[in-house]
Amino acid sequence: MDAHITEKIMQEMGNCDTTIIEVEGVPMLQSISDVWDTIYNFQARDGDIVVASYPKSGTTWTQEILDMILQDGSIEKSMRAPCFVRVPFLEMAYTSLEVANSMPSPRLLKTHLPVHLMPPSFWEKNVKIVYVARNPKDCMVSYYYFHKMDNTMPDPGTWENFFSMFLSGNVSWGSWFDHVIGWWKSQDKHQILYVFYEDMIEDPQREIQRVMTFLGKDLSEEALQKIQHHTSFSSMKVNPMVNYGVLPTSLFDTSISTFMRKGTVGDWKNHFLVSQNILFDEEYKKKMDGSGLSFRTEL
Ligand code: PPS
Repeated sequence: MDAHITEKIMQEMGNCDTTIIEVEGVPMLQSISDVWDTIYNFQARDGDIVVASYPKSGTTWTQEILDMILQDGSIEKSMRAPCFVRVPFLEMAYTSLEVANSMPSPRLLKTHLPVHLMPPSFWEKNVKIVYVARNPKDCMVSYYYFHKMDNTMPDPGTWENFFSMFLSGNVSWGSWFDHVIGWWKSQDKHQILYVFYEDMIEDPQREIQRVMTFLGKDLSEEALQKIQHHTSFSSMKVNPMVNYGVLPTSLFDTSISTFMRKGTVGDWKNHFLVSQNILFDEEYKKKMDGSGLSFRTEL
């Protein structure tokens, strides 16, 4: 069954139209725009749990932590299927929606949608959402490599070109600034746990505990240790159930970059020119001032 679903999702990804088109003013892949009504009318259920993020912010890592917590720390259960089958991606393949609809509760779901485009049923059901955010400089670098290796994304052009596109918000799922601020401001209205990638790198045990408490679970010290080990970068890099190694190179070209690429804070320093860094910092200040949100670009 899972093999069949994996196959179907891969086929759909293979047919993905990489044109960027606006959905409610936010740039999205044409393939998402094509099924937008179905996505927006998705019916959440009581007990659903969502991992939300801007792309390349540590979504897969957070998903794996949540899935393991919900499976009481069982490594065996966390290996039951590839992450994109266990945790349907709301707005990616149409098959993911079918999988989500036929899944027993409690369901774990993934989305990159900005908060204002979330299907309203999630608010009606008051679902718990873990939002993971990552500093924009590392996010941008990771997104650039992802565009290069993922054939369902448009060609990013040169680094210089992608830098401008990211800064102006002209990339799939739109502006990083709008995304992180929108979700940040929604915390007082909904059940949202805001998690930072840099905090997870700094102290994974502490952050796993925070997530566990938010989910209302109380696992043993031994189970928490297992989760921490199994979701470390070195473990996830070699785990085919999370490293997207099950996808053919025609979809994810791992000769260009692997999905689990570096997993660090500060790789942006190897890519940003001094002039780009100045420009970025100016824009960051303009957009983030007064938001109450701040990011660490090094530890
Ligand atoms: S996606 O495609 O948007 O769902 O990608 P996402 O999972 O959000 O982000 C991928 C980046 O997260 C890094 N990653 C990790 N870092 C540290 N520890 C763990 N366990 C981990 N798992 C994934 C992954 O390497 C990507 O970042 P970069 O900087 O490209 O390495």
